[in-house]
Order: sequence, then C-alpha cells, then structure tokens
Amino acid sequence: MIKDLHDYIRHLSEKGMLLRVDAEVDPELEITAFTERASRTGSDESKTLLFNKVKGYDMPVVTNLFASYSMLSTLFGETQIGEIISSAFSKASGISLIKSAKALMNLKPKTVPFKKSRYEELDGLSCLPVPKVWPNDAGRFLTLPVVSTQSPVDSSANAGIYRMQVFDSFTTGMHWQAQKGGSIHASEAAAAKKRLNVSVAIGADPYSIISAVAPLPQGISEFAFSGIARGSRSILLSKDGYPPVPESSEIILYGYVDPSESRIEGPFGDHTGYYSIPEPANVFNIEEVYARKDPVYASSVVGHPWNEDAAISRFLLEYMKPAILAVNDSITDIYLPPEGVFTNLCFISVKKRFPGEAKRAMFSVLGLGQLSFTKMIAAFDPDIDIRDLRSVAWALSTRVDPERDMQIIGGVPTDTLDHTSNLSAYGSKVMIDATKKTRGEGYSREWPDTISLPASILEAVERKWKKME
Ligand SMILES: Cc1cc2nc3c(=O)[nH]c(=O)nc-3n(C[C@H](O)[C@H](O)[C@H](O)COP(=O)(O)O)c2cc1C
Ligand SMILES: [Mn+2]
Repeated sequence: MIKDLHDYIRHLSEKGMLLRVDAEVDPELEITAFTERASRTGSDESKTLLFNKVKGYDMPVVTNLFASYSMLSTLFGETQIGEIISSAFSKASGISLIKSAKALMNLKPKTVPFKKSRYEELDGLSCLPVPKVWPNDAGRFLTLPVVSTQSPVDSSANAGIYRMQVFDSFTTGMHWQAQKGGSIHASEAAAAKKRLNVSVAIGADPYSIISAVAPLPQGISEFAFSGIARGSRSILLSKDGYPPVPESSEIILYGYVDPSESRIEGPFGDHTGYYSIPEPANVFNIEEVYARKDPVYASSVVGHPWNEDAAISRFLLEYMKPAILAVNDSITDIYLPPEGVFTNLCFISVKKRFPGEAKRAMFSVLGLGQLSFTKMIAAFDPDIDIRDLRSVAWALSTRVDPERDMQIIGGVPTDTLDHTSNLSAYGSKVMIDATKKTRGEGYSREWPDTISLPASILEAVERKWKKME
C-alpha cells in the first residue's frame, strides 16, 4: 500500500514512470517548461518529474504526480467507489453488498495527535521552492495544496485543492471559488464574525490529494472518501483548534483566514489556457510551518488543456460515473472532452424512452454538484460516440434544428475561471438536444434513416478484400 508521497515516488520509479532531473533547474518557468515537455501529449507515456536540484533551494520539487489516466486508474483500481455507491441502488452492479460493506469500514479516519518533535519548524515559506509557473503570473503560487477547513456551524470537515499566491513568507492568497467547500466555511465564519482556522498539507499520499480534487457533495468528508479509495482508513493529525491534515503530509501550514480581509489575487495562467482575471480573494495568514524529514515539495502545472489536470478530471469522472448514472437514470454515458477545459463542454448519451427525456437528462446534469458549472451541454442518441469529436460534430450538424433544439439559459452560476461572462461566476448556459426527434416531440415528418450496408454484404466484401492482400 502506498502510504505517503515518498512511497508513491518510489512506486512510480519502479514502474518506469518517473523522470529524475539532476540538472539545475530554475523554479521560475523552467519547471513549467520541463513539465509541459513531459506531459503535453496527455498519453500514457507522460511521466512524473522529480527535480533534485532546484536553483536557490535544498528541497526537491515533484510535478506531474498524476501524469496519466492509466497511472490513476491503476492506483485507484482496487476500490470502485462509484460502483459501491451505485450498488446500493441497483441490482445490476458487479460489486456485492458484502464487498461494499467491507470497503465502507474504511470510512472513518483515525486521528493521532500532532507532535512537534517529529517535525522541523520552518521560517514561513522562505525555504520552499515554490515555482513561478507562467511569465505573467502575479508571483509564485502553491498549486497543489490540500486545504483543510471545518464548518464553524456544524464542524463538518472539508478538504479541497485551491491555489495560493505567495504574497510574502507568512501570507498567501486563498483562491477558493465561491461554491467550494472552503469558501462556504469562510462565509459561515464571516456570518459568525469569527476567523477560520485553516490547515494546509503540501504533498501527501496520492489518495488524499486526489480526494481533495474529487467533486464531493458539501458535508461529505474528503478524508473519509480517501479511506475508501485507499482501502484503509485515513490517518489524520489533530492539533488543537486546527482542522486535521493527513499524517502523510510532507509540509504542513497552520494559520487562519480572517473573512473580512481580502487582497487582489492573480493573474495566474490557469487550465483554460488563459491568464485568470485579477480579483479580490481571501488571505491566508500563516502561523506555523512544519516539514517532515527530507520533504519533497509537490507542485502542479496547468495552463493548457492537456496537462495532468486533464488526466485527473477524466479519471474522476470515470470513477464517479456509476454513481452519477445511478441517480440519473436517463443518462447512459457522460464525457467532458479535455478541449472543453473541464466543464465548459459536456456530452451525454441518452436512450430516449419518452418525449423530452434528453432535455430532462441535461437539466439533471446542470443541477448536479460541480457538473453544474457546465457551460455547453449536448445530448446524443446511443449510436453517437460521445468520445469522438467527429461523431459529435456530425450529430450536431444533422440532428439539430437550432430554434427548436437549442436553449439558452441565463442568470445561472458559471465557473469562476470562465472569463467570457460579463460578471464573475454568473452568466449563461446552452443546452443542445442532438437526439433524433420523434412524433411525440412534435416532429411531423419522417425522420430519415442513417445510411449503412447490410452485414452480409460487408462480410462478403471482407473475404474478397483479404484475398487481395
Ligand atoms: C491543480 C489543481 C488546482 C486547482 N485550483 C483550484 C483553485 O484555485 N480554486 C478552486 O476553487 N478550485 C481549484 N481546483 C479544483 C478543486 O480542487 C475541486 O473543485 C475540488 O472538488 C474542490 O473541493 P470542495 O468541493 O471540497 O471545495 C483545483 C484543482 C486542481 C487539480
Ligand atoms: Mn468538499
């Protein structure tokens, strides 16, 4: 079992998935260029990079920890969380209830006290090799921090990855978007006129990091989820007054957000391929910084749609899919093409059983957790391969009458990262019904058949073709 980042790096190295960079590398832009070179293809050959000699720092940097989809599915292959959830609802699931019950035993994290003697206390962020990722970034950013908070109302825990701009050694930005867990806790603290204590883990076991990215409903603990995914309970460190962080953390920051304080954050070259628009964000005040022995600094490079975030997003959607389909019985498949930068484009398959079902299915996606950030959604019949952009373009061109089949819905939340709307995090969506229309849907003509040859002819020609070779 992989228990921490060191273990994970060893595992990647044994599998031939690690590239060690021994040349001196500048944390300003050079780490980005190396990482882009190793990951732009998005293929299974993408590798993790370990920079052993970072200019000006003693600590090594690791990037591209989740370089490919296959890396992630091997790591998480043991426990299919989506299947466990769906098995609770359906008879058809391949996973037995006993197996699910066993997996659920890992739900509750174990807690151990934080012991100062086990760590080296650092002078703020000064000795962390935090990269500057893109030329016009406002500064250096922590890009892979697991940010842990607790609700001041019901003390439920949350963990999410939110980038943190380094303002100085003891202050950073906290870029949690309005709809995210940490931000909701900060609003609760604001209402109670309290400060919000925050713990941040930089580098932890891979299950904790990916669970912090997973789009879990608010109130569901990421560290409970990671326990199931890992196949063993999460071990968390408790420190008086601070939210827990994984015991596996390489570096821990303890501090607070005063919800009444804000500062301009950005620009930052984000996964849309654009620089984010500078906007006010919460401020994280750092009180204590600890590192375990031989810490490795974990960072992520995003910026173009084919970096590791594309692999993470694809993996998490596949991982959660059985649960999504179990609660949306009109949907038979769902896909977010990486070209659509997470949720700007969403394709679903619908096997229509009654008039209007494709639209009903699209409405359900537009209302579901982080999938509700979807900007453009289209529904297709099962004969369309929603993973093949050519097949999708063909259906959009031949099954859509725009006036009837496209709806524009205004006044809805959007992804904060989408700069196209006039207001931040508020704009519009388009819904496209690209299924064949039926009489029940008012189509009064005869929907034409698609063209194909009979199987007997195809087989006969296949035999003749083989003889020509
Ligand atoms: C590398 C990386 C950087 C991210 N940066 C941010 C960010 O700056 N702000 C944000 O709100 N979400 C960011 N996310 C996405 C969140 O981690 C994700 O939406 C997560 O589900 C949030 O969890 P929550 O619902 O518990 O808040 C990032 C994800 C990754 C993989
Ligand atoms: Mn959450």
